[in-house]
Amino acid sequence: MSTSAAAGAGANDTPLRRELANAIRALSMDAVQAANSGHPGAPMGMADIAEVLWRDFLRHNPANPAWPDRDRFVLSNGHGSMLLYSLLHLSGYDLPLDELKRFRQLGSKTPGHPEYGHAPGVETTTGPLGQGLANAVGMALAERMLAAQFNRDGHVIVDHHTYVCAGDGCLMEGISHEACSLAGTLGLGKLVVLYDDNRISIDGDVTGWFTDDTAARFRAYGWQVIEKVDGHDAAAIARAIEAARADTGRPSLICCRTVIGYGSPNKAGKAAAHGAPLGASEVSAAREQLGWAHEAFTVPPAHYAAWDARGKGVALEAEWQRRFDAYAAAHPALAAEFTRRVQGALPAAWPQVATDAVAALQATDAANATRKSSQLTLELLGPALPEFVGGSADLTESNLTHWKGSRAVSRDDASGNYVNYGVREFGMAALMNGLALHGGFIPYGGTFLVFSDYARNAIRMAALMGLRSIYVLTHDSIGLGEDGPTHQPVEHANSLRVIPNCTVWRPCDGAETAAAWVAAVECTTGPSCLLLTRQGVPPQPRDARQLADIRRGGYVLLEPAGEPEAIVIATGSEVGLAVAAATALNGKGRRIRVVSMPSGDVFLAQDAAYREAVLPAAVRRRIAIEAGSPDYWYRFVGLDGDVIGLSSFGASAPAGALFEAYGLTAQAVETRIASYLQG
Ligand SMILES: Cc1ncc(C[n+]2csc(CCOP(=O)(O)OP(=O)(O)O)c2C)c(N)n1
Ligand SMILES: [Mg+2]
Repeated sequence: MSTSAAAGAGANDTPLRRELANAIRALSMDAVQAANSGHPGAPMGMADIAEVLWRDFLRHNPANPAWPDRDRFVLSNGHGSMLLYSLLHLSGYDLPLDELKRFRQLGSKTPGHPEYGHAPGVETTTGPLGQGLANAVGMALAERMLAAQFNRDGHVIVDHHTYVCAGDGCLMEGISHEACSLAGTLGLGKLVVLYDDNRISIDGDVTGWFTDDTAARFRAYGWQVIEKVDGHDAAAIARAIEAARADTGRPSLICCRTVIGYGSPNKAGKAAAHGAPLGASEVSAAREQLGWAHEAFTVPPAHYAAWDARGKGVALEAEWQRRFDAYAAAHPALAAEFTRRVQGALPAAWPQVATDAVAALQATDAANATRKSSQLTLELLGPALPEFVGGSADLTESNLTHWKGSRAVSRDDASGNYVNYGVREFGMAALMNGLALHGGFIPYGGTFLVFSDYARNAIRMAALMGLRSIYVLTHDSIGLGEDGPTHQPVEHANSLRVIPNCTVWRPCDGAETAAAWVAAVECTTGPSCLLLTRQGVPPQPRDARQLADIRRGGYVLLEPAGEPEAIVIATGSEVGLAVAAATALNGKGRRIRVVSMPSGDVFLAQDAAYREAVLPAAVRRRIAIEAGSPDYWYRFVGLDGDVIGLSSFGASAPAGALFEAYGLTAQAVETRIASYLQG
């Protein structure tokens, strides 16, 4: 093929386009072969679709993967990572061939599944099926909201599409229902999903386990569905994408019939192509069948030239920059605000707003529930943070995630700052990640702590990606009372604490709640979970030093006269009990220090001198108190210590009766500490 023929491949020129798609197929099978591990089937099956999408439609700039108005591309079937790596490499991103040769190797930019922050152009980490699709819904929502907030008459600076590749697995996963149902309701018209309908998943032909009428399902959500597209016919694919883009009121699903492992004579159409190297002889046979006469990892210059998106990308961004400059001239303040927002920087007034909020909550002497203190904090932080996008999984009045400035986002008006996610915890958390990934927003969303399990893998993904997603998890113990054990979290605080890079706060009163919010907003390297009570808790007095030290995760809240003989460590609603019990015992001549530990992980990240000052190694008599499973606390209390916790599931009864029954009253705690000190 001559250079000009390849470069000039047109929409109806399928054989030439096929050659360009074959570059993806060859790179994918070669990389999987070299790694002796990976998934060649999906990239080979989706290569024709990807070629059309990337060469004809995707507006991006390989030289600047951070261009705010680029189209987003999400490979939700992340096992097909070589499809994405091939596309990035061929288009001219900074992903050299050597990185493809190091597919799946330690320290490469090409891990087994696409990971955010590794290769440029990877918009989100995918692999847990269905979740990339939900992230993409969040990105499309972000685009819609940012456009509503910033575009002005004659000045459109936010206007891009979100394209997704998704497989059978993504659509079998329940989260696809949660996310796509909401996308339909919100009418996210710039979301285009290309479904790799190859009828194969790992166990074989999906006829035995996946016979939904997917088209009907998505139509029922309010999507435009473009059915029966031949995923190996470039012209048909292009027509479908054009139709998808033309419908601006509804998200679109393009059902592409494809053959997994297309080009492999013996494995195409079979589950054998899904997740294992084709094998050297089959790779040769596929080369033969595809007419790809080039050595392993060799792409001819003409193909590179036809794929190269750099020139077009620079021009696209330059054209946008001109529009942005005109916008900046007409609306300088808005333009500066847009720049701040997409960079994720906090407003100049933030430090003062944050300090004032913590001080204001410290000054509140009501025995508010911490969920209420959280709402009071939002009232103070919210006006300063237009990037806040709040929400709840249908528990707004319980989570108290709304504040006076909250305005719901709807199909017709996306200028608000609050998403009613409906009863969709997993969908909410994954959408929040999409909002955070897109840029321009700090998402927070609420549900009951006990249902954090439903959202858990998305919380984990936020931690893995280092996203600033904030989870407001209320009703954080048996203190929620009558709803009983189905609603009473026991192991949840600990199970969130064991997720690496996930910060968990369980504040004890208003000031700690405000400080936790401030820390969460300022934490740009990972998500935060705010564990909040349903029931009222007493406010604690603090001096300026103690107030400032809340953000260190743990600090001395109550100090006895003289050297402490024992330390009681408590969190959240149990801090009040610890203070009452220690005060009573100190009145009887004991010397007990109370350490409030709203965030063990933040405390553990402090320097050794600080940790020693709060928890001196010499004081070995220690008791931790938390109305949850005790395990986490043993590392703080040591071998000589004790933990007052809860190892059963709770029960349905008024909160007071439950705290009594489980030995979590000031009197019971005092008795327990006294007998421990005697033992
Ligand atoms: C949540 C989740 N469950 C299970 C897996 C393991 N897994 C990876 S691919 C796959 C099958 C996916 O089938 P499909 O999307 O049709 O991919 P294809 O075989 O067509 O490439 C499974 C079960 C996963 N990655 N994520
Ligand atoms: Mg499949």
